Amino acid sequence: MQTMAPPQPAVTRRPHLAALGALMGAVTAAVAIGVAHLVAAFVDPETSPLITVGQAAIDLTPAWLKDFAIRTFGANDKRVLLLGIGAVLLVAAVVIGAIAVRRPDIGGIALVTFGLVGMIATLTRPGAGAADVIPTLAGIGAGAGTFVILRRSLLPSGVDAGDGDATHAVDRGAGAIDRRRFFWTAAGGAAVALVAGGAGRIIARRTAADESRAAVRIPAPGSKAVAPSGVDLDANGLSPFFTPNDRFYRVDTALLVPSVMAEDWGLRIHGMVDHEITLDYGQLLDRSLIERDITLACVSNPVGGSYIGNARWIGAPLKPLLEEAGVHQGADQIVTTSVDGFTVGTPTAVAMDGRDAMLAVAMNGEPLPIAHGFPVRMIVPGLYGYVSATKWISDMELTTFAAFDPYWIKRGWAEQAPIKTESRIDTPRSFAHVAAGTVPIAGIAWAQHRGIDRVEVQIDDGPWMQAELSAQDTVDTWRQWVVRWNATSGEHRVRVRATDGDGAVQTAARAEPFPNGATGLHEIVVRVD
Ligand SMILES: Nc1nc2c(c(=O)[nH]1)N[C@H]1C(S)=C(S)[C@@H](COP(=O)(O)O)O[C@H]1N2
Ligand SMILES: [Mo]
Repeated sequence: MQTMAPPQPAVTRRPHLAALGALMGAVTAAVAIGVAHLVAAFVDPETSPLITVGQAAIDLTPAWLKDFAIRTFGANDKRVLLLGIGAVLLVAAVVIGAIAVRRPDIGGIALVTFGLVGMIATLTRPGAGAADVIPTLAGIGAGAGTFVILRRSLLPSGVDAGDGDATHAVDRGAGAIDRRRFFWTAAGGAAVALVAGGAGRIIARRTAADESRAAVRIPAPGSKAVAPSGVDLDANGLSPFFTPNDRFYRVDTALLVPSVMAEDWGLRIHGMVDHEITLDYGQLLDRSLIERDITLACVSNPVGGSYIGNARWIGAPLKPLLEEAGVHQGADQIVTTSVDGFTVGTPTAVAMDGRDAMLAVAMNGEPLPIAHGFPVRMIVPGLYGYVSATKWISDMELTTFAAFDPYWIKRGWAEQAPIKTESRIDTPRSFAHVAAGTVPIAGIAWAQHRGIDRVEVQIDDGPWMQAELSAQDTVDTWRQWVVRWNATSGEHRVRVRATDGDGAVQTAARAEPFPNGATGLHEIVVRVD
C-alpha cells in the first residue's frame, strides 16, 4: 500500500515572513504619514511632519547642494526633495518591518524614534507651539495601530495575539499564516493612507490667504509707471517684456507657501531707529504708493538660465518709511524676516540712495500672488533676490552687518550682491535646426539700476555685431535685443554680450552662481540646413 505524503503544512518560511514584514512596515509608515497629513490640514498644513522634516532638510542643506538642486531640478526641486524623503522613509520602513515582524519591540522603538524626529522638526519651526505636534502624534498613533493590526493578522490561526507566545509562534511559523487575510488587511491600510493623505492635500490647498487675496483692492498708485512704446519687440520665441505672474520664476525655501491673510498682516520696523513703526495692511495701502517696472533676478541663475522675470509692481516706497523711523548712524544693514523665519540683509545705503526700493503689494496689476509673497514683499532694484526681495515680510530690523548674518549669508553666500551684467539668447533654442537665410536671434540683457547700453552677438569667431535694442523702460528693467542674422548652412556657435549703462562690457570669465552670481557669456549651437 502506498503511503500518502503528509500534507504540506502551509507554513510561511522565514524569508517569506520577512517579506510580509517589509510590506507591513511600508503600510504602517504610509498610514502614519497619511493620517498626520490629514490631521495637519485641520491644525495647520505647515505642521505636517512630512513638511516640517522636509523644511528642516532644506534649512540644513549646504549651499552647494541647494545650488545643485536648483540647477538640476529647477522649479521641481521641492517635489524632488519630498520624493527623496519619501524614498528614505520607505526603505527604512521596509527594513524595520522585516525585522519587527519577529521583534515587535524594534517596531515600537522605530515608531517612537520617527515620532521624535517629526516632533523636533515641528517644534523648531519659527513660531511653533505645543499644539503643532498633534499631527505627528496622530500619525504615530495611527501607525502603531496599523502595526498591531497587521502583525496580528500575520499570526497563525489558533494563536491568540494576547498569547505570551505569539511572537514565538510567528517566529516559528507554527500553524498556517493566512496570507490572504494579511494581504487584505494591508490593502485596507494602504487605502486608508491614500485617502487620508489625499484628503489632507485637498483640504490644505484651500487656504484662508486665497480668500483674503480675492477681497483685496489695491488703490491707484500716486506715481504711475509709464513704459515707452517699443519696450516689447514682440518677436517669436522672445521672452515678453512683462513676465506673466503664472510664468514668473519662484525661488524660496518654503516647502508649503506661507498662508498670510491681509487682515492679519503686520510689519514692525525697529532696532537702530529713533521711533519704532508698526504698520498694518490698511495703513500700508494708505501711504502714497508708487508703481514701477523692475526686473527681479536670482543669484542662483546660471548663465542662460530662467530665474529672472520682469514685472510692474505697486508698493509703498521704503525710503520715507525709514526716514520717519529715523535710522541711526552706523545701522548699515536692514534685516527683514518673513513669517516663516527666512531672513534677508539689505544694505541700508542702497535702500536709501533714491532708487525705488519698496514694500510691494501688487504685481502686474493684481495683488501679489501667494507664492510671490502675499500680502507684502520687499523689492529693491539692482540687488539679487536673496538680499532684497523678502516675501511674506513681517519684520524689519535696522542693525549692522557685523551683528547679524541672514539665512543665505550663514550658508556662505556673499553679503553684498548687486546684480551682474548679463545677457541671454532666447531664440533660436540651442541645438535648433533653422533654414538658411535671415534668422532672427533675440533675447534679453540686464544690468539692473545701471541699465543696458549695447548688446552684441558673435557668430563663430566672426566680428561682434551690434544688436537692435528694444526701447529702454527704466535702468531697473531688462532690455530685449534682436539681430537679423544671414545664416549660412553648417553648424554655428552664437554668443551674446551686453554693455551696461556705465560702459562696462559683460565679462566672458566663467563663474558659478555661488557665492555672488554667475558670469560668462551665453552661447548656443545652431544647425543651419
Ligand atoms: N520669505 C522668503 N522670501 C524670499 C526667499 C525665500 O526663500 N523666502 N527667497 C528670495 C530669493 S533667493 C529670490 S531670488 C526671490 C524670488 O522671488 P520670486 O519667487 O517671487 O521670484 O525671493 C526672495 N525672497
Ligand atoms: Mo534667489
